[in-house]
Amino acid sequence: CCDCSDRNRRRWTSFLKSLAGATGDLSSLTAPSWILAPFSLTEFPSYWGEPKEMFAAIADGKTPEERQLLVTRWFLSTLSGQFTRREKETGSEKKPFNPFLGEQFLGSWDGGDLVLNVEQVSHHPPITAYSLENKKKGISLEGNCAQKTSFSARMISVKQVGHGLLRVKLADGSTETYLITLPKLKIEGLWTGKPYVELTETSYIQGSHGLTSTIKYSGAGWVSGTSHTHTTTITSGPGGPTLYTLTGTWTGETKFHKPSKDGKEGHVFLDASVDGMREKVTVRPIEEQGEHESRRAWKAVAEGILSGDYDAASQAKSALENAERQRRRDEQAAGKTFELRLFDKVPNDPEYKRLAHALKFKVRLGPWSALSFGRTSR
Ligand code: 0T9
Repeated sequence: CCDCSDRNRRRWTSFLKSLAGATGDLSSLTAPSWILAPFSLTEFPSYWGEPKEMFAAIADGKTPEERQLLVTRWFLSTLSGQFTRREKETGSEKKPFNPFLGEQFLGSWDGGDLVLNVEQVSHHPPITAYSLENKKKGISLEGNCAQKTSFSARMISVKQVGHGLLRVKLADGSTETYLITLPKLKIEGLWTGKPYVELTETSYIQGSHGLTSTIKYSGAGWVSGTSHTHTTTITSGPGGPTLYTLTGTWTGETKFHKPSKDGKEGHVFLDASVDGMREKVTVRPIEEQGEHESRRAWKAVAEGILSGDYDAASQAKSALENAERQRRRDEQAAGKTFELRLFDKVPNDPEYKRLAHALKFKVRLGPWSALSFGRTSR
């Protein structure tokens, strides 16, 4: 495995034991150095934009049904980046930095055709808000995400709290909306020292036109015996008549299955393993970044991890965390509270409510249902 010396194995075992005592929030745990990622959780929303062509193509759908298929294809094509990239590139899942309040991650693709804005809107519990927009195509995605974690003997279970709202401007000037819910994940492979992610249960994409995608996830050893498997149905309304059935893996091929309209059975819907389908986000050089931007703020910590100088990394991390604590104290002393710089909290977003209601369940995050990008008082 990663590092089989007895000393490291003992350390890892004691880390796993400390997990058992942790309730809900993994962000505060001190993980062994070799499991640390040199980047922050605020970078993760960039995975939504990586299959940028598929995102843009949503606007080319001519009917609600075509667009529901295109939104579903883009969603599925983001998953291997979101959940297997780090394991693929480094041999195991890694623990990202826990973002500080107000931390930003700003990036783009294709010289600004697709723009990403991320802001950490809460530190305790950690909540990240993001906005992804292709203005030319009239498509945007606004979302927020948080995690609820629990630990069992064999794995870490993570419930994603939060959702995305995807908006498409149609030729007639109206807007179509899609509510995107997020899958649950398990972190397995802990005892072998090579943690990896598997998705479980169900997530949904509810269109404002009434069509629903229901994505059921399974992994090795269960129904299919293959890892990273999904069965997706596109129905008119949740539980309504099935228009399309899609099965396969979200890391590889997905095909139309029975029942599917228009004799589509057997046709390939998506091959998520195609090279070049996902492009990493471009960010400004660190010297040009603002002081709240993630890679600038975490620079010394990241360098420490990358060079193996973990003392330097943890010193830099403490310095950052202490400065943050001091900021909160200063705010309190001045009778102020921290103000978000990029996002506004929307307490009762009507579109979110309508779509969540159509799904007949609530995906609610704290006292507000949405965060909208583009603060007026920046
Ligand atoms: C939103 C995504 C999320 C973030 C990560 C659980 C996790 C933090 C949250 C849910 C993205 O859109 C999708 C992908 C991966 C998720 C991460 C996987 C993971 O392990 C971490 C947690 C906090 C840890 O780092 C635990 C330590 C672990 C590597 C070994 C014990």
